[in-house]
Amino acid sequence: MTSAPAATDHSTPIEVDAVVVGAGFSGLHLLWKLRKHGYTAIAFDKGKEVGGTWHWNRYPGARCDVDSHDYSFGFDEELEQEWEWTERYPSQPELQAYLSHVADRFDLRRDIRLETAVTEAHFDENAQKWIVRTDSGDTCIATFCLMAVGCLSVPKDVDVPGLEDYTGPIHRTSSWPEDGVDFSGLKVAAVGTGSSGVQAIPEIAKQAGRLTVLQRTANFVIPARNHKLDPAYVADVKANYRERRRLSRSLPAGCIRDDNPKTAFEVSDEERRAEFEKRWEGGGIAFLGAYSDLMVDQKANDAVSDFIRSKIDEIVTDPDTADSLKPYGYPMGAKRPVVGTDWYETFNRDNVELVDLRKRPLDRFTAKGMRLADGTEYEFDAVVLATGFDAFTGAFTSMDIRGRGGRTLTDAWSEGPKTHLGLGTAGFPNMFIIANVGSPSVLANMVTAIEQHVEWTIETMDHMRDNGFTTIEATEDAQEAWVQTVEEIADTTLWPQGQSGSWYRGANIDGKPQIFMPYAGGIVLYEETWNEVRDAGYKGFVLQP
Ligand code: NA7
Repeated sequence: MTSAPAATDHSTPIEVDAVVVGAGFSGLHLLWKLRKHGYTAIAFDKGKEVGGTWHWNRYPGARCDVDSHDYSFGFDEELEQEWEWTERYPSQPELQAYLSHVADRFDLRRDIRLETAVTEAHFDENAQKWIVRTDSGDTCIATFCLMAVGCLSVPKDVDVPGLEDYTGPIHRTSSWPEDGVDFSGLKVAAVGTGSSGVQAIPEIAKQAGRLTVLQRTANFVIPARNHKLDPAYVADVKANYRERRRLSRSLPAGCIRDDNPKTAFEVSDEERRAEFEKRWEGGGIAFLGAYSDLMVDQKANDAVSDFIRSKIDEIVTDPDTADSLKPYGYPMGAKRPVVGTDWYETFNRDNVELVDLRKRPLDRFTAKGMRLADGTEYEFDAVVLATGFDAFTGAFTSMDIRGRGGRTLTDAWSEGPKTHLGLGTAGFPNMFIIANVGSPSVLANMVTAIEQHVEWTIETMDHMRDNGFTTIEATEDAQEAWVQTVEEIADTTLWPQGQSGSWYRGANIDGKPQIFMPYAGGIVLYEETWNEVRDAGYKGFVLQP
């Protein structure tokens, strides 16, 4: 049996081998592979269409910052050959079209229930099964519960003072209206200058009558230099795709980035500046590969940070605005580095004003706009919120997940999310987590990271089926050790440094327990670790008949 029964009758429990929560990159890949390996599965997603993060984040300018050909599935060579990426970095509409195509091409939709949110997943210890319920009234009984929920799928609660009094429309980048928003001639406020704000603001500025950007922390923004792809380049990639995929899996970031093995201070000041210039002109995340020690040596990081600050001075004509846009107080990269188009240039437009909240604090939003602490009043026709996510754990804690003894996952993770290798957590047997906390996820090419986890999940399920095991579960000891390993590796880098308020460690949300959540060792070391764990009989996991 290779597909789940139809779920038109919500009252009849659906029995499957695996429930997949989410139908974005991870969920689609899981469905494809589960079916190939003979498992029945059903996926639920609250979106109207597949795509996960790329379905919801459809704000103007939304775009990935990994090259199109790398940010795509490598599991099917025909798919690779037939799909035509048109730009260096895929736009949200192109990614949405790609993921919708994958769902159709592999006939995955018959096992996907859209507009259906999983509300609870309880492990029944007697039956050794997961009982999963949805907001459409479905009940599923499954051996495995596979969490393909994405790292950035639950927006952070609104914590902008007075915004509840504001009577105009509020648009969140994380759930942008499907039909778009027409800002023509409007007075618009945009709050938040992370990746989402940096991508959306230059696009909104082109339309709005007046745009006021509220910035709390300045970010390091690297130019994307996106462009249409040259057909000769595409033909070359396609001719050598297997080698490209192999190479990507052999590099820590899970994609080809032209990393320079040299360190920043083994070269002269002139050579260093020239290297930064070359990479600034080339654009994109390859800028981070300028020197091997940018994320481990503060002095090297200061050099690259100074370079970016000097670029801001070159681009932005008003010195006060330039000064406000310069990031200080944390190393470049400690907050997710942002890749943008015309970000700094946007502040030279007559219709754009930057309000630096550190210099001019917000008093509160009002019914019609906002008031700053210095008494200045603004009126807005619309507000855009790009204020970020309850990263990693948000999607888990928003469901009622209960493991052994009825213990909730929220309780089990009250000191922060603890997992063994990011794959499983103690007390929650047969729950696999895909490319989220405790694994390379957002510090690597997400699609490569997903590929690793999907392969390992199905490989483990096969091992269990072939050897008569019913459950697999991480041990407390192994996950304590893994959390420590993740912290120790992060501590050898500059990632945890500075007042970055980074969502990498939950610091963007008041009261969220702070541990460094992604694994900073890269996908190669990570794969070696998994291989050792598996070859030692799934060390740190307990397998039971
Ligand atoms: P981020 O990177 O978390 O950025 C959120 C931004 O919103 C950031 O500039 C925050 O400032 C700002 N923010 C959050 N709350 C407030 C309040 N209350 N007042 C003013 N400013 C606020 O989220 P994104 O969606 O941009 O990007 C997430 C990831 O998506 C990105 O890294 C890529 O991986 C793709 P702060 O820095 O906290 O001072």
